[in-house]
Amino acid sequence: MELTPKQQVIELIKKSSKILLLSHSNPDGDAFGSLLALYMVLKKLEKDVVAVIEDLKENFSFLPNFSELISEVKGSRDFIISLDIKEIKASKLSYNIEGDKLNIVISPQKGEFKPEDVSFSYGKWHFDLMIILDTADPEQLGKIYEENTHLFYEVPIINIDHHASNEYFGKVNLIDLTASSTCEILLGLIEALGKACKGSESALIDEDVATALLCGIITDTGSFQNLNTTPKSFTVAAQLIALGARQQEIVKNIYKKRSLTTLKLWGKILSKIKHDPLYRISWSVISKDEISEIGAQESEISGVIDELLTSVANSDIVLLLSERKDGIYGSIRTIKGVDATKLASFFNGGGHPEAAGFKITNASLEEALEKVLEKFKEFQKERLNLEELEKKKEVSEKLLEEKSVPKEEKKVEKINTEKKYPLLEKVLELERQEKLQDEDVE
Ligand SMILES: [Mn+2]
Repeated sequence: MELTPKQQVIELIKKSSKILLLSHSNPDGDAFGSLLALYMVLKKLEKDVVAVIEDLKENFSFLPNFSELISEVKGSRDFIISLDIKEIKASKLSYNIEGDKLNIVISPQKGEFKPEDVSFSYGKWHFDLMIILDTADPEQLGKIYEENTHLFYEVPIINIDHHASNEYFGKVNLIDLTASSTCEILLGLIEALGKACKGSESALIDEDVATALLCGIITDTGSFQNLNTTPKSFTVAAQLIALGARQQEIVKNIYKKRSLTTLKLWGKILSKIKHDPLYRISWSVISKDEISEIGAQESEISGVIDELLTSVANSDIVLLLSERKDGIYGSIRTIKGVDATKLASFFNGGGHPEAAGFKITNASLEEALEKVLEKFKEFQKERLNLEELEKKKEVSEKLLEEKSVPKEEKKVEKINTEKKYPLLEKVLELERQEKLQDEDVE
């Protein structure tokens, strides 16, 4: 009988001893929560486990075992220096350290070794399993992937995620698109692992593991406010609280503790909100200079979109563009029925139906904003059938012209059509301005 992905994950974990856990760069509560929960569980199973994440964000440092996370895959492979001894045999091997240099000293039996007798290579990775959490595609691991690409070909990968854009890059893929978070998927897995290895579902879950898992669920559902919240999210959360998850500690650290720089940064972003009522899009931008002027970290940007920007009324799409070291980051939030992943895909991004993101490189903030708004407006034009509206506008325009209505009456017309034809209103406004200018010239 074929094993389910969950059973395959359990089998792979059982037979592995040195395990590397990874999650995406620019990590959120689900990344930290899933990483730490699984880290603690694997430790309980006496595995040699290393958990690596690129950005060790301070605001998650309240999570248990946070101090054991590292930000680089280090010392995971041997560097081998080989000497060809076919012709000349070595008689003695020693080493000494001279300042910053390690000298390996090889004495020949007779004759002389030449530089071309030496070659270099890498040993096998020390890991026998990698588990990648909450990550749709390995490139989202940032530097960890860029600097250790070989690792991803040589070591078997378990891919556990809930993003619709997941690329199924693992040897085993435990993907549940209906789950609110990776932490929600992990609870079932950890229970099964407990049953398989310790004979009881709750054997591996203590208050710390439950707290880490609940952190992922609370943050990914926006405290159970986002559309990805399902009855199962509540059931799992209730179960975790019953198991001792410290919900108040999570809420206090994540939602009730904001540094001054974060508040200033959010204030800046809020002060720059723009809204297009016709296309039903709201957006804001923040530049690299503005972030550094405030003295804030790039990571402090996350949160503002879910907590504040999405409250702008009459918006189907909310967009935040932030200029960072390695490009312009776009965050998208949408109302139900507007696919955020589709919008993100215009710029090779991805995510969830109502929360997605993308990155643009080689463009200024202004250029990026122009490009993105143009694409999003095009999308909304079709979706909201604005074409139709424009036709109506043309017809009304013609009628107005034919009637050659005096200025005063045009104003009345404007008021009457305001609600129905915002485009018409705009056109009339432009016309009026042009007229005024013409009059000035005359
Ligand atoms: Mn997640």
